[in-house]
Amino acid sequence: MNKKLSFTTRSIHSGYDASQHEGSLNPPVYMTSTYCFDDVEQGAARFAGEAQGHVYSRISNPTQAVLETRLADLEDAEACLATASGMGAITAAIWTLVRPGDTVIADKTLYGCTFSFFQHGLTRFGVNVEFVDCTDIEAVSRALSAKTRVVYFESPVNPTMRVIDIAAISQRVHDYNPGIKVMVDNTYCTPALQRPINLGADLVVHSATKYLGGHGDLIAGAVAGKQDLIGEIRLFGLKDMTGAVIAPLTAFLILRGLKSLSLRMERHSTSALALAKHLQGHKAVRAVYYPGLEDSPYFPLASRQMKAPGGMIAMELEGGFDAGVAFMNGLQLIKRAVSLGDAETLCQHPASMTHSTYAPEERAEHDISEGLVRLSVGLEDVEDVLADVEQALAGV
Ligand code: 7XF
Repeated sequence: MNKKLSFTTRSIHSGYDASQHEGSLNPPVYMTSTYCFDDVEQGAARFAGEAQGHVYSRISNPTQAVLETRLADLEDAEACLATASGMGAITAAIWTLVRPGDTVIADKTLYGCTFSFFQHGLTRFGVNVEFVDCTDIEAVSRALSAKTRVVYFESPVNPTMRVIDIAAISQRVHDYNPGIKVMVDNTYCTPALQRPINLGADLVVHSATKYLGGHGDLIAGAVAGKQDLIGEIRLFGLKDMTGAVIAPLTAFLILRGLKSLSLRMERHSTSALALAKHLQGHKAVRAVYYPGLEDSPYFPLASRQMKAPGGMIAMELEGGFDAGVAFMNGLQLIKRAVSLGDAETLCQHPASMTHSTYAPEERAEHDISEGLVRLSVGLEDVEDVLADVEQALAGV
């Protein structure tokens, strides 16, 4: 077939040829740590990078390779590296890119452990990190300097749901210096809803723990981009700096999850939109942050940049922190749990959970309010989710 297959079809088929694997419909799980060389010369050539082939599973594994080919294809990237966690992907990539004296410009709000890695990890090793409001292109421009090596952000942002203009930032940064790497955390959207490489970004990172896996049963990550850079991240950031290698069974489970990615993201999005609209009209709710709401300041950008608004909602209740706690404790069907992107609707409190790596004054500075409640809308019938939210709000 010459025609390029659709995204959904590729999420099921890409990167795997059953005829190479005894006709097995699904990729085999290669449970091996090492690979046998025909002779010393072959082993030496593989180590020297002069011959193709696996060497050791801290570097690559055939099941992982299927996943990497598929994810690269879905992100419209040349190559991909799958890792043991989202943090494994982020750290492997950043350690490969930065040197002492370099500056990383990051959005002012990030997932808590990414913030901690930047604020408390990189800075220990002489890398400067500047937190900037990346919804303000001029502010990003002002922060750029000869020392800037990476510009890093999430969109939508965890947990506040700000939406950042990937194309505009990529253009501005690359006009200034094409060598600066624009790195986008695409965890909230997945390539089913947003493809940052097509918008000009250099690297896409994921917590595959979330929607890519989709079933709350694994921890994994991925980074995608140009072949040469992904090769460097594999052979330095992964092999020597972090060792955050994905397990073959985990790679298999993500491949299984990807088969339903499009369907799941559509359903997460339609259910989240229905819930966001419902919450917006509720007297106990002070604010709803969801880019699919027409009066969201991010609605126009989100409509251009994202295929659908996704499954994540943040909200503030009338009565702030205490009301949020009462709401969460009143939930019966919805699970009180961190993480996101699962079949189950999950609810968590960023200030005390995912973003507790920020000091209270840092949370204030970075716009994470103490009363914010985050919902990851699952795949249940939305009427059941709405009913649980309704009864929990009634009890506040
Ligand atoms: O290392 P992980 O697979 O947990 O991924 C880290 C990560 C990276 N980027 C984003 C946007 C994330 O949300 C995450 C993990 N976040 C979870 C959450 O927000 O619930 C972690 C639970 S503490």
